[in-house]
Amino acid sequence: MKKIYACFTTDVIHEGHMNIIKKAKEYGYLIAGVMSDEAKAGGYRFSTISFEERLNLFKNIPEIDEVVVQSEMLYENVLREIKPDYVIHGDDWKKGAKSYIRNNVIKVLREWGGELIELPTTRNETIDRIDAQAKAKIAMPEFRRKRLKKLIELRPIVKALEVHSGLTGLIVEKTVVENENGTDQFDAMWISSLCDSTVKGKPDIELVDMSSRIRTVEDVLDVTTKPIILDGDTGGLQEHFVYNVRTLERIGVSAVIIEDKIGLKQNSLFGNDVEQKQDTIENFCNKIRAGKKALRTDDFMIIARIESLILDKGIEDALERAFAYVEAGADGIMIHSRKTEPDEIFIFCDKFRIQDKKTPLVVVPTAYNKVYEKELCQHGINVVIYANQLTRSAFPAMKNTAISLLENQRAYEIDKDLLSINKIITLIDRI
Ligand code: SPV
Ligand code: MG
Repeated sequence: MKKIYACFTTDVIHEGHMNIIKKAKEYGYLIAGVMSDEAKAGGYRFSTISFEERLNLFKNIPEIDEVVVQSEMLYENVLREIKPDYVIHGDDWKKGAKSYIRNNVIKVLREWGGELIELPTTRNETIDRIDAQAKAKIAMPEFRRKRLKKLIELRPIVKALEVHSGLTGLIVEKTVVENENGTDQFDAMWISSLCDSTVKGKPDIELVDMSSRIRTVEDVLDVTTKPIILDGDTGGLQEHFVYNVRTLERIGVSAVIIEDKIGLKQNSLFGNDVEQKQDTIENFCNKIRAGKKALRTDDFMIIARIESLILDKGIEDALERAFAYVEAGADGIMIHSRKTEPDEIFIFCDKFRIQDKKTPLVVVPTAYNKVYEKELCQHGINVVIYANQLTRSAFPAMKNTAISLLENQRAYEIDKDLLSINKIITLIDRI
């Protein structure tokens, strides 16, 4: 009897999946793999049901003889164990980042003469509707909000990139690359105070108020599904902070990060070149406590950002604050540094982890940008935020275009560097 393997990542079984299952069964003994949440997180749609529920979907289908867990995005380990005669898959993975996974399947099957069979993907109105509903569901506040906490459990490191508009949100939403594990993508979006201010031509001094910041959040929420981490500056007055966290929680933001500074806030990367004052531990703990008390779910995270290294107060001061903030209820600690090497960040994290194995640690490697994500993982860091790179890449490109138009007195010369008219008018998906 021939052995057939097919792997599934879906939350809902529709006619298209059933067509594949029925066809696969015709070849012999059918083994269905269900991809684990950890493996899926690097490139597939986020699940809104538990892994056990997904397993059960397949256990109840009579055509399926056996259900196994596929715990990696690449099929190679599970295939070498099962050694199927055929792998069955829809033909929709020939193009795009998933083609890497497909090529890997073909290569591994060759080891024992196995074969990949690709079936035409079924598309009809019902399937399109089911698909659209699944996509809409993960954008809803109740699903989106808790996704960050879940990703911190699932991912070796959660990668967030700065966004400041619907368009930059779409870049984070849709960019996928191939790598040695299959594919990779960003997990979350960071709405930076620096960039949200800069695109408005304003300084990063809490001048752009929370109503305006929330307008940016809404623009991003409107067109994306991934979780949002909002840069909440100092959190403002405690009396205002409690209202703001409720609003953010309600609209589906996953986390706010507030920094332990008071008075006129300046951007941290200025360091001591400008006057910046750190809050007392007691005051800042009160703000965290008040914020936590105002929340209505367990999903939303208030992350405390420590500015001791920015202000040259030393690692011991940073650690004392970190433990106090966690004690006050902080759901995570962001430790910031403006050094060009990550040494002080690593010392802080190693010392923090001796006493606290669980509380998520967040870093922003803008100044120490040579560090690899793998090294951050080795020091117990859970979230990396690339805090300003999209804004910084857009500015030189736009300036260059303005100069070219002036110098050449026409638009021809710069056109080769620009998104084509055809692409810009079709860039945005229509409902
Ligand atoms: C931001 O992106 O606004 C931040 C990070 O707060 S930093 O600019 O490094 O202070
Ligand atoms: Mg900021």
